[in-house]
Amino acid sequence: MKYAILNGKIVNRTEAKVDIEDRGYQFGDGVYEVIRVYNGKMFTAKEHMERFAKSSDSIGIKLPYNREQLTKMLEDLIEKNSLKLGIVYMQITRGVAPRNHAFPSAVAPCLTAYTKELPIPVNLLQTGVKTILTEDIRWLRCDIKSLNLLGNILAKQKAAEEGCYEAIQHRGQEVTEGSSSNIFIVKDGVVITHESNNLILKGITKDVILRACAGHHIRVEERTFTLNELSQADEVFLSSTTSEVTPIVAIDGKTVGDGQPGPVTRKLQALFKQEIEAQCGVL
Ligand code: PSZ
Repeated sequence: MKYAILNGKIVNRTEAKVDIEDRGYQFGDGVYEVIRVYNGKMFTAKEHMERFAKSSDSIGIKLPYNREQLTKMLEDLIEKNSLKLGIVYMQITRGVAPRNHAFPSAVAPCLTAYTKELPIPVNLLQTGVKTILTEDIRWLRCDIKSLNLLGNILAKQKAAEEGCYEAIQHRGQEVTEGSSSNIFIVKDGVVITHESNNLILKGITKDVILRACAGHHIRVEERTFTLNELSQADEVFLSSTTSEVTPIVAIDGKTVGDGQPGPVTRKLQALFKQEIEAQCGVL
C-alpha cells in the first residue's frame, strides 16, 4: 500500500501519522468500517457508508464529509493503490485534545483510511472452520462499530490459542455473535440468526444473506437462539465482510452435523457469490 487517507487527503503511507493525544489512541474514541473490494470495486459500499454515519452519529462525532464524498475518497484511494482484491479500512476519531474523558469542545475529528490486499479465503469457504464458545463480556452497545475491541480481541485470542478460527460468544444461554462475525444456525431448513439489536453488530454480510434467503424462499427467523439450539443445529455458519459465508464444522471440539458444510450453507455461499458478481463483476 503506497497511499493512505489522512483527513480527507491522499498522502504517502509514510506520512499518515497521528498525534499521541488523538482520542482514538487514548480512549478508543472513534468508529470504523471494513469494506471488501473485488475487481477494484467496493462491495455494498452504500450500506457501509450508512453504518459508518450511524456509528459516528451515535457517539456524537460529526462526519466532516457526506457519504458521497467518503465513497469518492475511498474509490480514489483504491485506484491510487491499484487495489483489485482486498479491503479498505476507514476510521474516524473525535480528534486530538489534552486528556479528559468528557468531549473536548471544538475539535476537528480525524479521518484515516488505508487499503490492504486480501485473497478470498477459498480453502476455509470449502472446508469450514473450527470454533470455540466463550462468554460475551462486551458492553451493551455492540451495534456501534467502535474502535474499542478488547472484548472481541480477547475472545479471538482464546480461539486462536485453541487452534480455532472464531469464538462464538454467548450471554448466559443466548448466543450473540462471533468475535468478528455474525453466527447463523440452520434447523430443519430454517435459517436462524440473532436479531439486530444492541447486543450485536448489524452485519452487512448478514443483511445480504437475509435478502438472498427472502428472494429464494429460504425461511428465516431473526431471533435469539440458545446454546442448546446451537448444539442441536443441522448446520452452523458465520458471516463477515472478509469471511463471507464460512461454514462452521466444529464447536468446542464437537462436530457440527456430519462435519461437512451443509446444503443450506452451500446454497447461501452460491447466492452470496452471485451478489458479489452482480455488484463487482465476475470473480
Ligand atoms: O477482516 C476481518 O477480520 C473482518 S472484516 C469485518 C469483520 C472482520 N467483522 C465484522 C463484524 C464484527 O466485527 C462483529 C463483532 N460482528 C459482526 C461482524 C460482521 O459484519 P459485516 O458483515 O458488516 O462485516
